[in-house]
Amino acid sequence: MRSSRVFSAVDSHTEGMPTRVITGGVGVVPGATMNDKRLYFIEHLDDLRKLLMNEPRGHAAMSGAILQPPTRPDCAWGVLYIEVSGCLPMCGHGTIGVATVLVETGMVTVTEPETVINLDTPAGLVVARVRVEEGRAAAVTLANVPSYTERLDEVIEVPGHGPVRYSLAFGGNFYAMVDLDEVGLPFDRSRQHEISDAGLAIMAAINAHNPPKHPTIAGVDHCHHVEFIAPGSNARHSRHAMAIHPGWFDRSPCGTGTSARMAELWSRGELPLDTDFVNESFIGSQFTGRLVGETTLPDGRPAVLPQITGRAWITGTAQYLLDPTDPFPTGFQF
Ligand code: PYC
Repeated sequence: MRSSRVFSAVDSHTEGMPTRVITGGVGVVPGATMNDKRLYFIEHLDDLRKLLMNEPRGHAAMSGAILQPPTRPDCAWGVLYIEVSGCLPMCGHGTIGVATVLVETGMVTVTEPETVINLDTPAGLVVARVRVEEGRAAAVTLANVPSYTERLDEVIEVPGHGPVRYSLAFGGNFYAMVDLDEVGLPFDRSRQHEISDAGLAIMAAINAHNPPKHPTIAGVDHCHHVEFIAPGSNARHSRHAMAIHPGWFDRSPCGTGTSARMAELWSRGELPLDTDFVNESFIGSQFTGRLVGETTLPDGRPAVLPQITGRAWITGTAQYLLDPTDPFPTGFQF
């Protein structure tokens, strides 16, 4: 065995969606803030993301998180989110996975019945409250970053689909929300390729004609997620298929997508504060969300403070290696 790189990982899944938590081997990424580190990583270290997420070490829907020392004194750990799609500013299922791994491997001081972990993410402070039962992380509730609605019921011309009505909200990433009926497809996993193609066409149209831009988080300036809402969904219980660039579906109910959806429903006056909202994924797993406050962004936009509760399970530990003769040092997508 020869290796030029060795990465330690604790693999987990959150309501069906993998989070490979990288606990060692990357080193400290330069940057004064976690978003500076994210931007540095994208420019100089993206090959590591590809190595750890792409085939053959990962797969077409792989997701992970790299632990870092925090850049702010009120946090226990910093987190960089990596996926087949790139480096997200925030990831809800990934944070639930990270919090579970930190508790169950003893990387934070664990207290029962609750362990509170402040996490420094590129999108800002995220507080994870872990319900601990006999050392096991039984559930994690995240206090997510301020979320807001950017557009309500706009129409965009999408090649191959004609005019499509959508709303757009930020919940840690930007999400276009589209009723599945708009693209004439059923909520059926056997139609996933058509749903994914429609999602990619909608993202491409939004990014070409009217890309969103976060007012304070640098480099958050596109839409790579389309939340297709299933018929029969309402402001208390929603089912969706989350189509993600470059062509896969979130297996979890998507923490940042649930936050965006709650912001949208709040903007419509359909979801008041302190009211449970159950969001169901394409595989039927659930997060329970709740808006716990209102706030204002620095540019004056009204925003909400979402909480998301979900569960994660550790699936293994691993050391991922790079042999210097490996013909695919950044893996590949198939
Ligand atoms: O849970 O926020 C989330 C997420 C983003 C992309 C995949 N999952």
